[in-house]
Amino acid sequence: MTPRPSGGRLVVVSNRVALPRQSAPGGLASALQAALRERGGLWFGWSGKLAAETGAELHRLHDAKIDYATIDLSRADHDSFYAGFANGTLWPMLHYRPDLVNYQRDHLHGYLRVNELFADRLRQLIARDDIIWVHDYHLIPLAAMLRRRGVKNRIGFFLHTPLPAAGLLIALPNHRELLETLASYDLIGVHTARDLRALEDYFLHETGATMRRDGRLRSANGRLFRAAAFPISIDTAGLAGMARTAMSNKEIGQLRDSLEGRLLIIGVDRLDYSKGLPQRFQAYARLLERAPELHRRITFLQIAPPSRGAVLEYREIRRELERSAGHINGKYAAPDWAPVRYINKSFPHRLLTGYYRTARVGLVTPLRDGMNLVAKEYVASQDPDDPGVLVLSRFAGAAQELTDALLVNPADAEEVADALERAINMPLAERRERWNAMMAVLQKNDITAWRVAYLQALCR
Ligand code: GDG
Repeated sequence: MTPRPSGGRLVVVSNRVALPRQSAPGGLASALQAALRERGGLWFGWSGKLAAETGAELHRLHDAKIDYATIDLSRADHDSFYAGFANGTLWPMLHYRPDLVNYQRDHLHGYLRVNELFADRLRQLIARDDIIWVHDYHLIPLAAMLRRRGVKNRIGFFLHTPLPAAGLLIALPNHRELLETLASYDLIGVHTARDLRALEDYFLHETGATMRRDGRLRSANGRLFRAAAFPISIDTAGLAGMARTAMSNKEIGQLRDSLEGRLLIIGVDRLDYSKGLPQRFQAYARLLERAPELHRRITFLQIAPPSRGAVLEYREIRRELERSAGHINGKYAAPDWAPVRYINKSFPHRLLTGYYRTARVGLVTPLRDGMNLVAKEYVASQDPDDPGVLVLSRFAGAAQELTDALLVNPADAEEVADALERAINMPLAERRERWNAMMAVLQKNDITAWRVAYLQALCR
């Protein structure tokens, strides 16, 4: 057991709550589940269900050490808050895609309305000593709303996405009204030093905040708060163990048999334009085009569970990838070999770790990613005696830590194809050396270290 940074109960708030035994493809759910499993606490947020009215009823559940409290959303609130402002406006903006931003004033109003409802419900659930930890871009103004309701508790915020430079952020209509509310938190956590610089720069140059000598920021209206980088991680030891036992699963055996000795390249991503999937498929096609000797020797398995189907861009990318996978197979497949296996389905984590371990190459090439847990999970799942190689985008937060991966620019098909070729041909000694270095990073900074570091800083 790790020591508690403070005696108070931990109250985690996120848009989506991963209820027990739900397999939830998503980094926030994976990480918070692992973080709460050990520390215990209350997890409050949306149930994932729709109802006639937002927040009319509070659903309670207790499992292991976690209390769950969830509310439903009305269809209208879901459309404006979740699909509209959070995922149609903020998500593309935070992922450096102003071209995809769809801004509508009524979506912003829906976003603020749902945050007010969250604040009302949460207000009734918290006690004086509770430490409140709010997650992600869906809930930016929540602390300000809680403060207005008289809440004096420690409140921390963690942003799971990247934060682009101020020059881009200011393109968001009403950015200051929204982003300045972050000053109501006591601690703002981001993944990397680059995100932190962007946050400080925004506050100092766009809002008139100042930096004090002790490193705290003072907002234009005098509130003191801190910002720092806490690279999120995984349950490294747990996943390594899971991967080891997964190998005796029937499903993993079936995958291995089906490969007939071919090398497996694996990608696992929510179906999201930020993950660089079309570019990844193009790079793989480029590899097949220029290296005919690899035909029949390799297979690329891409698992991409659908996500946010209510947002147009997500439906479009799904169609685009179906075309692309079909095109590659149409062009290169043989009667007994398909170069791409493309699956729009979610698998239990237990199986994913076995798939990762079966793959010689982990191909993780987001255009932008706050951290990217799949990269870390791939490394943790490897067989120490015969580890695979990680090919990783420079624009994933994980690239700051996993410097022994083969780092690539995902937009450069030639560079990705080079890295794939190098990974496929890499001698065992070099694979081991790189894997050991990456695994050491993940053993030191696992999900427990992340949670403890954050909560210690929040309670300081
Ligand atoms: C956000 C940020 C940041 C995937 N397919 C299945 C499945 N997954 C799990 C993976 C992994 C998680 O989902 C994905 O996490 P990522 O970090 O890769 O990406 P996002 O969902 O975009 O996460 C990201 C993260 O939050 C944490 O801060 O790293 O940058 O965008 O755990 O294993 N899980 C299951 N079935 C699947 O088919 N059960």
